[in-house]
Amino acid sequence: MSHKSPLAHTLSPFDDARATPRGRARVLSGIQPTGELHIGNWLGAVRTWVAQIEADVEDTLFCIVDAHAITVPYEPADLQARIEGFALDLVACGLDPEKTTLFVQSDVREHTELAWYLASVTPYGDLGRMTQFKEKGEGKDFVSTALFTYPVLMSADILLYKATVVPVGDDQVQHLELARETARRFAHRFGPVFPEPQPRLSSAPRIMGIDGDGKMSKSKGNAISLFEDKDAFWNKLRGAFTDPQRLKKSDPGRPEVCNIYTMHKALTPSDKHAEIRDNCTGAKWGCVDCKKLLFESFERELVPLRTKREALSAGKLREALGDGASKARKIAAETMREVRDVMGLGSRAAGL
Ligand code: AQP
Repeated sequence: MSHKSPLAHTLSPFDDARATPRGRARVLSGIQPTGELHIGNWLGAVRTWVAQIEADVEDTLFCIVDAHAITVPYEPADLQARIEGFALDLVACGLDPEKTTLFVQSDVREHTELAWYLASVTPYGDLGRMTQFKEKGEGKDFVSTALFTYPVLMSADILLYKATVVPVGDDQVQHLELARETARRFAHRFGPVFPEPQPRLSSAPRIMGIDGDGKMSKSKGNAISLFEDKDAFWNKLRGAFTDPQRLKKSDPGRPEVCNIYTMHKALTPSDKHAEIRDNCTGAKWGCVDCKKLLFESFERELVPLRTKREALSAGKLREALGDGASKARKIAAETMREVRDVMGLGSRAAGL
């Protein structure tokens, strides 16, 4: 039995291994503490992060991007609870703070400082074209300026650490392309400070929502939470959208358009894939049979994560986040000295 690696590919090869003192490429990614961590986040991004940490050939930094979460309406007390909940989730998934730098974005103030400076080289028109801005802003009474400038902050998150690799789901590839252009524009105007970051996609870069209407999203109510209890998880999976043309069990299914098969490919041992396809296209299994097998695959992976999450101590985790932030701050402070210098900012006398 062979399990497929959660890593699929880096969209284009990166050759900038100069970014870290030890000559290792630097990997950075983040997650918004909005809603609850779902199986799309996990299959599309978090499992890839864990594989990278375990491979230990690159320097890795992962952050809970709370400043991104305030781009849509929110409650401060909820946000605090979610930051802690996400930190527990991520550590339970395998982001071991002993092996990686795990921190909360707003604990490193340089993210928002750099975002303002990068805004000066980011064309207004590019931001208006961002799909996420259009989707999240559409039909809303209040659309914040922060939602519009969200991709500039994301560029700052990445460039601040001179990251060369950014593992993301495919919904974030457009933002990453903007970060690459921002690095180029900045270089053109002020000199080559930032390497161009490359996206790294997982083997499941787009998991669809259980309603079949677009990608699974924390904010759309179409997700299955990773740490949902077993019965609730199964009930949601059982009702999940499959091939729209398969109305009865006797209709042959099309695995290539089915979200359940996409998840099987990412999670179920590869020696079962041919059998799943055969039973689906030959109408031998109903969708519920196929979902039962997928549920077993999820349970195999998630039971140990649930157990680990219950055993984690919130106090220790807060300490680890503090350590992570101070490691991140050191890198950030160095980059900002360089940035202020080439941009002609600051009084020098302040010694920052
Ligand atoms: N459906 C998905 N399939 C695969 N990957 C996904 N990701 C998100 N949804 C899917 C990837 O998960 C990482 C963290 O995402 P995020 O929290 O930073 O923001 P997001 O992409 O906006 O995620 P959501 O769930 O849709 O959150 P809301 O609803 O709050 O906006 C990213 O690498 C993302 O690509």
